[in-house]
Amino acid sequence: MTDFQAILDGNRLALSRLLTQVENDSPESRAALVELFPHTGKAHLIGVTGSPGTGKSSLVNQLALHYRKLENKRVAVVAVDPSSPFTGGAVLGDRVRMRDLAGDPGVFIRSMATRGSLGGLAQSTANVVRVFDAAGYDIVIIETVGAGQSEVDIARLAHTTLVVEAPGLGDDIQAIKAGILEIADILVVNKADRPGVEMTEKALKSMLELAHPVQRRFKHHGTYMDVPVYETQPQTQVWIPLIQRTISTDGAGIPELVQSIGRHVAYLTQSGDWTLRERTRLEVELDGLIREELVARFRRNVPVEQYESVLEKIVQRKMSPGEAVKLLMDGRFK
Ligand SMILES: Nc1nc2c(ncn2[C@@H]2O[C@H](COP(=O)(O)OP(=O)(O)O)[C@@H](O)[C@H]2O)c(=O)[nH]1
Ligand SMILES: [Mg+2]
Repeated sequence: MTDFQAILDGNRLALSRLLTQVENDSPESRAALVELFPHTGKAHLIGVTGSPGTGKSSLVNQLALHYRKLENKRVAVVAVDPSSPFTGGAVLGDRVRMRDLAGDPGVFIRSMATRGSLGGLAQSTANVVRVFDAAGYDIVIIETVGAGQSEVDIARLAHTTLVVEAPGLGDDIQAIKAGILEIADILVVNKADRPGVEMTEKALKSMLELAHPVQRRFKHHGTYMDVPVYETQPQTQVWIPLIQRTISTDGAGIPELVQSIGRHVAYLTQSGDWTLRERTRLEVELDGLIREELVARFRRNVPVEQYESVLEKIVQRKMSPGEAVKLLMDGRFK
């Protein structure tokens, strides 16, 4: 039995133990999450995503430092990046900066084990974030590598998403095309000390002008879709993604970035988007869990041999998957 009261009281050892259980999806962690849930929904979740090497982990370090030292906020970091310095592969510079945070009780850094399916990873990341939220962390920063749909799903957890770019990474514009631009609330051009920063910024600006501003997922007649902002908010203000330069190795641009993040929070609150995102996120999670549970229940009630023989018929093209589902659901298959 997990002592969830210890979590609420800020006991780090209890927190650390629970995070491991949550990652393993243990029965104890499920019980603890039930108890902790009413205490969640307070933290500001900031997603940081982008290609490997753009400086996400360095940026996260700087943000954590800033929030700690200048705003006295409690900060948790969840790194979902196999190559993250947080997992130990740090270059010296990163380690030095990490030392500023080490031993500070107001900071907790957790690297997600990336074993298992990515769908499972999204769910366990959501649960880890929830534990930090319940434990009273004001800000939870989630670092992901902006590569595939699953990373985008993880990024969607956040209230504010930073997409990090850096000059001279050849295929970074490709990464933007792959759909990452539409989840960006703030575009960070990191490594602003490097040549080519103007070009990267210019490319981002023209892409922003081309792109229709897109609202997060909406439910429409039972299916999820992205709805352009102008269709849903005819008269209210629209958030145009900001572009912000940073140098994460020395902290330049971090105060300005923090200010922009603050502006985004103000926008979310005033527009009602904060509540809407929260609701949509929970609905997506609920639907996913229902789907999982229904499939599991169904499989328990269908004898393995019957399921296998249906599958075999489909493989042999004697029956379509759609037809098979109808027969199986009606219990008409013999
Ligand atoms: N020149 C320069 N190097 C940076 C900057 N930010 C990060 N780096 C370096 O870029 C490398 C990758 O950084 P890291 O934070 O691990 O990137 P990640 O893979 O996106 O998490 C490290 O060697 C950092 O020290 C920056 O603003 N300027
Ligand atoms: Mg990293």
